[in-house]
Amino acid sequence: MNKLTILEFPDPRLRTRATPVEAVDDDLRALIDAMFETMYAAPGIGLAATQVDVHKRLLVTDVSADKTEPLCFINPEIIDREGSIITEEGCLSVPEIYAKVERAERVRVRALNRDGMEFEIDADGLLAVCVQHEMDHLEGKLFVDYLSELKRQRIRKQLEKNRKHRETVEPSLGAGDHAPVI
Ligand code: GNR
Ligand code: NI
Repeated sequence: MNKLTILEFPDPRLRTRATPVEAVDDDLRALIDAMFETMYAAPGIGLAATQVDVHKRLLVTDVSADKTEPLCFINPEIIDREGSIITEEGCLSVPEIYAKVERAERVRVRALNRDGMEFEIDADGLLAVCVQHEMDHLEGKLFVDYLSELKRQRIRKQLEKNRKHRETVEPSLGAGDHAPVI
């Protein structure tokens, strides 16, 4: 198992701006594989490198119901956007908190794939939302930044409480870990 630790709000490392990937090589592919493992195990529909404390412009997604559509975006750029949509978002770095966020409804994204080949994809629905959410992470931005300072303050307190509770129930678990399901 190659599961990576996911940073949690308000960890200041989540505020780091990622820099472009310079080489799509075997080291990067090993990181991509570990990010997919981490995302599927969480479980989540997307993961940005920032969340695992790697400050490179890289994200993975799989918004399919049966988890059979892994997508990897290296140095992603949104080259077109249209419409607007409000979705209830969650984030693995802000566990158990959900809030409505407005995003573009459709985006055209240009990126490199895991072989270093450029591709473009027209995303809509959950994929469009997810890619925008992940690209925010690469800029050091979180979905809670779209909320009021008051709401953000409440979320900070709630997360602190949840973490303390987690420690009393299962002291061996650190941040980002979960209690066994069985
Ligand atoms: O798993 C996730 N679900 C989700 C739901 C609605 C909008 C965005 C997301 S992304 C999130 C995983 C995550 O935190 N990626 O950064
Ligand atoms: Ni997130």
